[in-house]
Amino acid sequence: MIESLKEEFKRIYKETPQYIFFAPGRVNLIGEHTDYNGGMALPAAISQGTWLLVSPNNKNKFVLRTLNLDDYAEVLVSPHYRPTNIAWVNYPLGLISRFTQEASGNISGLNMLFSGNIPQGAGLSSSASIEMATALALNRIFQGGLEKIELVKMALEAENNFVGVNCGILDQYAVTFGEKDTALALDCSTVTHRPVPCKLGEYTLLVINTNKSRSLTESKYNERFAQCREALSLLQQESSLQSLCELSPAQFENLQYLIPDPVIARRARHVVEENARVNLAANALNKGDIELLGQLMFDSHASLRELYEVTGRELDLIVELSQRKGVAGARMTGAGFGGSAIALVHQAELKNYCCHLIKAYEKVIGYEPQIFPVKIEGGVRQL
Ligand code: GAF
Repeated sequence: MIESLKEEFKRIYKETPQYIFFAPGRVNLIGEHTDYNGGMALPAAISQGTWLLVSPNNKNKFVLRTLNLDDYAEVLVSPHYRPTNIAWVNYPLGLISRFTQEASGNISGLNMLFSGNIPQGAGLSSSASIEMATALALNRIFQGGLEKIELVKMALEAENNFVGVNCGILDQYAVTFGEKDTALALDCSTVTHRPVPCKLGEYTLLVINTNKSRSLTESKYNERFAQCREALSLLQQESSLQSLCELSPAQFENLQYLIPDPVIARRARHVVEENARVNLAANALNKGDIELLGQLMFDSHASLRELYEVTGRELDLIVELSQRKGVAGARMTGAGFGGSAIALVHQAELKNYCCHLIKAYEKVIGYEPQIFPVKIEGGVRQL
């Protein structure tokens, strides 16, 4: 794999890459849409990810290419950058822009080649993976001396302010601090985590990609963000809350009357109850109680479907088809609106489950889902 990427780099740039970096994608076991509300999540980094091959050039420009798409960009080194109209380029360029503001030293041109094997639009954080590979590369090559946690925060700012998505820190954090066979009980209010060994016993964690082409995801995501902010400001009339996830479900019951709009109240209820599920799920995983973890996953999906309304027909069908013998739990993972689901399936039932799911899904939706087992691996690194 690496050798063929090096060959491609040589073919394109007529030189050998000086540096190679890898950043994984992630799955989130539970804790969805809690991160930008100061809550908990339980993500893990996966084996699929993005490779970044780089060499400094003396052309005073960043050349940004990917093997996954035809579009590429050449951007002159400058003190200020603007987003381009090539969507994927804005992820590394946002980091270059943010790093330029931060770094006191000289930033000079780079030949960059990205290549990823995370399925596109599958909700497995291909964008955070590109961002963190870029962040580590810039820090290493221009000797930024920044800690990984600072790079995570820079990437988040780049995505919020340069790309324009009001996402939380979940993806960048998981992609950076992921560890082999370990889930991260991530507290987004303190931006710290507790490692939870991912002992699944006789169960396999599967990703089921809906293969649905996603549209308007960013605007719907930002709408949910705004609804949560609205709920918080209404609750702040009677409390000194800083974020929705400071509330327990019981406290939310008592304050709910402050949110007259039923849609906004449903959004807030999801966030508060989902946050409470994360600790239960982390404890269940720690104890190897896969049945309980699975039930919490089903509950999470129901809440994302009924209260947060970010699932859709394809994801709901996958979860419905997963309510069968040998499946401990299933739910959507990531932002939703398409993307992927995850399922915990007993090894003895794996084959039956996959056959049944593929057939039944294809019959209703008109095309097949993509299914693969998750391998939990480490976070961003230089190779
Ligand atoms: C996307 C976002 F990027 C994350 O920050 C998080 O909000 C997630 O959706 C939903 O939990 O992956």
